[in-house]
Amino acid sequence: MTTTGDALVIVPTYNEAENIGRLMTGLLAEPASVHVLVVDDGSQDGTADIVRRAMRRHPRRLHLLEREGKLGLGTAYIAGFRYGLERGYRHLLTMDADLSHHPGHLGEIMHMAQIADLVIGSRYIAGGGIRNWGPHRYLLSWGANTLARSILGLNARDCTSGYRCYRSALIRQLDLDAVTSDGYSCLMELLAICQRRGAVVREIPIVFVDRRAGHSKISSMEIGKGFLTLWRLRGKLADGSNGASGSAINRKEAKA
Ligand SMILES: Nc1nc2c(ncn2[C@@H]2O[C@H](COP(=O)(O)OP(=O)(O)OP(=O)(O)O)[C@@H](O)[C@H]2O)c(=O)[nH]1
Ligand SMILES: [Mg+2]
Repeated sequence: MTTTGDALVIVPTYNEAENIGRLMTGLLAEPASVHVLVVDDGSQDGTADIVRRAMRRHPRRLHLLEREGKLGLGTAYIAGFRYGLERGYRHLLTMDADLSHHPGHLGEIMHMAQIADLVIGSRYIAGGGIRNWGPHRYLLSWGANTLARSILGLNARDCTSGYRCYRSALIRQLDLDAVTSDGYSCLMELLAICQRRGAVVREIPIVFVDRRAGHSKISSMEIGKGFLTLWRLRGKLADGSNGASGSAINRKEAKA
């Protein structure tokens, strides 16, 4: 199945009824070739109903993938990637539903995607920033990034940003079945395997605004799991699974 859409923005949701409407409005203001896929994990607050209603007005641009229960951010991304690859989108983007990632950065990210395989909306380069975080949240993000860079050898300044644009040709080369992080650490795993594939990774500054509505889904359990995952990933990547050998990305196909 193919589509005329150039870019699919994958938005994982779990109980984001207070945010998803505004986010969809922002994304629909982007060029018509930008489509949106909400991957909802059985939200009990009516998130999927809001998306379904909006889809009646924008059947070509809005898509919904509903899953039975809360299966994790990582598996939501992977499900979104598979959906986008099957439909022939050239770029697969990811962003949070809680308005922390402003759709206004999309243009610049897409522009940079013309010369990069992976573009990260980055809080930690000049021009980027964070609004309304407390010290605990800064510390957590700083710790995760510092460890990801030193343990996994990642080069990006912002390794945990979920605002990204992947070239589909890059994602197609990855063994998605071998991506084992189901939660937030999936962001680090995906970045690690893309980097090892030889992907050209660029960062664009974004200002991240802490959510004003709804609740964070990062639990202490999730944080602990994330840090343990770093060590597991180090071993796994050293084994050479999922592209450790490196390989050129077919950029001709990507530009077709
Ligand atoms: N489909 C799906 N989406 C999820 C799951 N967990 C979180 N999300 C979504 O992933 C995005 C990021 O989650 P947040 O809780 O905002 O996490 P965060 O932005 O890293 O952290 P905060 O600063 O606390 O908001 C949001 O759109 C969530 O609704 C999940 O298990 N399944
Ligand atoms: Mg958030």
